[in-house]
Amino acid sequence: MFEQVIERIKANDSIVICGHIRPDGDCYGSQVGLKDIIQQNFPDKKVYIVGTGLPLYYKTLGTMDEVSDEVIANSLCFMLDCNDLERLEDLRIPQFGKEIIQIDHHVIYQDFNFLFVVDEDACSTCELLARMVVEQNLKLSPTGASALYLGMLSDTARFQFAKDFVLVYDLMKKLCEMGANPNKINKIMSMQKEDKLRLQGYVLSHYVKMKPGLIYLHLTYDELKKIHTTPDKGSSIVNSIGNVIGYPIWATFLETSEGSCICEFRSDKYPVVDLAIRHGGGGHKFASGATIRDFNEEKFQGLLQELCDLIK
Ligand SMILES: [Mn+2]
Repeated sequence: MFEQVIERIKANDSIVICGHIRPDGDCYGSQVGLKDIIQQNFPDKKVYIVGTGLPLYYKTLGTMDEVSDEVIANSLCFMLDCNDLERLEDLRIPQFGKEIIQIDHHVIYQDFNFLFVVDEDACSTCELLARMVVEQNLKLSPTGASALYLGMLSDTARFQFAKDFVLVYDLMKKLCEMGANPNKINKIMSMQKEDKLRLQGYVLSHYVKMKPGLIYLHLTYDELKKIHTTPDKGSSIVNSIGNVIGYPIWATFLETSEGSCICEFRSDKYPVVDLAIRHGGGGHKFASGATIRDFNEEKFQGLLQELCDLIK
């Protein structure tokens, strides 16, 4: 599965690694991890990670790179943790990247005409990269090991969800043996700004319940501004209204200044990904999202109804 990826790395002198918009721990961790894999095993290659990254981890795992259009045009480009060219953080890659390879664990819903390694059963993109390191006998520095650890930790929501725990824990053990620092990564992941507490207080006192078992939070752009938050915070907010007994689906609807609405759908029982794909989004079986353009009351009520209809 990974041989071809290694072959393509060997065949290119310059490599650019990109992930999805609004990067999370798996996105940033897989970028840092793959960069490290290439640097440790192919030291002659130039390798860059592009996008916003996760600044909280920069001191420990490293910062992002800036690259010119020319570099993109002359590089093998990796699309990590992303199944949609339009959701790539750096849109120059689909426009004029020399060559693209996708490594991902999201649901496949479109075919690309380039090399891809996708395993929907993998807990994270970082798991796939850890498997590549082990299966291909590659070197990994302690920083790279910590980065892959971060992605596996965050996409399993700290080991709550995985299809194959034996595999996940086995890879975690190997990452620790290679020098990953779980104490440090855990500590950074637990840190939060005080405004997050206030936001949580607001969320917990403004959610809405709907029969037969939906909990949601809908905030207009003005309301978001009042509580000093932004529409892209849905994926972190949605968890605080989840797993409530009797409410198998939970969702957030956060409106943007341009009239769109960023929606996050979660469930502990009913797959929500098809609904997200129908609305131009995507994600995982039980955790997905979509951005709805020209959002209005009618579209909102329609979405609520579709979510309720999933509950049997
Ligand atoms: Mn992921």
